[in-house]
Amino acid sequence: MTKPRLYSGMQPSADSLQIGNYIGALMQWREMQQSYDAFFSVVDLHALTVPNDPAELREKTRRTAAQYIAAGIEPSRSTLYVQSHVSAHAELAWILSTVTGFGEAGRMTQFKDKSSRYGTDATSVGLFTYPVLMAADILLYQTDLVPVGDDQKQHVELTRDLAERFNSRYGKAFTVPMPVIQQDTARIYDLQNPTAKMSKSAETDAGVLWLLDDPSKSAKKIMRAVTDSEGSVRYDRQNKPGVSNLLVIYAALSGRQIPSIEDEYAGRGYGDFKKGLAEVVVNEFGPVRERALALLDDPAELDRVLAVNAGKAEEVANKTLADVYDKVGLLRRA
Ligand code: ATP
Ligand code: LTN
Repeated sequence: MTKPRLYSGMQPSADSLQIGNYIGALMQWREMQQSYDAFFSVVDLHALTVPNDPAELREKTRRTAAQYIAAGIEPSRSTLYVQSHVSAHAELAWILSTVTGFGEAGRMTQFKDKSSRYGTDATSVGLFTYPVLMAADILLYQTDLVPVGDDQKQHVELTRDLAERFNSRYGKAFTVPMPVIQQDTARIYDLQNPTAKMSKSAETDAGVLWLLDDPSKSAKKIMRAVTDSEGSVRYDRQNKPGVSNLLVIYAALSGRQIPSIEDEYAGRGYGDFKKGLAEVVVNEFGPVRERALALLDDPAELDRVLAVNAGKAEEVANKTLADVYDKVGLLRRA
């Protein structure tokens, strides 16, 4: 029996991933690659929708791929590749843009947020069509499931609408994918501002735990994390966002339940709790960091692995693209 297909990706928007990417995405991907035919991409074309230094973008792309592998995505099991290595992504995005309504694209909340932040002049058309490229990523592979954070749910809904519209207008070319929305409990917040999502492009560094940071630096950040004046280690998202966030990180990385951690630290101060958490974080990230740095030490080998996987991705993608070209009536090259 063939396994259902899974597709997800992340932008190479920083040198290092943060702990939210690890807990909210990579840990799930690692688990799901066992039972699904998984495709994971580093979406470098998407990263071009905001200003980038070319040399830095190249480096971030490699680093992101290395961190996928270091976190346990197996490039021999899952098709882990760089989006721009498979030209069908850009090509299908063009075709899909012709079946996307202008108003429909304009309703995407991520576009509205980003464009109002940057202003009209700094907002590119690429930022506007970002979700159409994402739809192309997903639809090229006849994807069944798309694990994403809830901020991407609207984009997957658009993808479904485009797939259904195309299929009914031109004949069935695409599987209509289902989103798998990461659980709320897997959401990690900024250590200094525990009501804001931890993010790669956060403005300040103190609240972000980077996968590739020196372990002693991560431990320091944890010791300085914002808590409250109550002094008891107790999960209460509403009134104790800082401590609750630390508990979620602790539970996710140790595989323990929150009540058991609360019990362990009952009657002890935040200092002890933070020390315990720092140990958990360092134990988990230390080896991941080592593996990532070792992979980055041999970029030629990493590039070779990515090229092999791009070849595998291309086989699937080109088949879908050829079918789509036929269906819309493009003349075949003799
Ligand atoms: P950027 O700041 O560039 O938008 P980001 O760190 O917010 O980056 P994305 O690249 O948007 O992350 O997301 C990659 C994956 O990581 C997504 O699946 C997303 O849901 C997950 N993710 C990102 N941040 C968190 C977080 N704080 N908690 C849980 N999951 C997260
Ligand atoms: N937009 C997503 C990244 C992304 C993606 C995809 C996720 C691009 N293409 C296809 C799932 C499937 C983000 O910002 N997290």
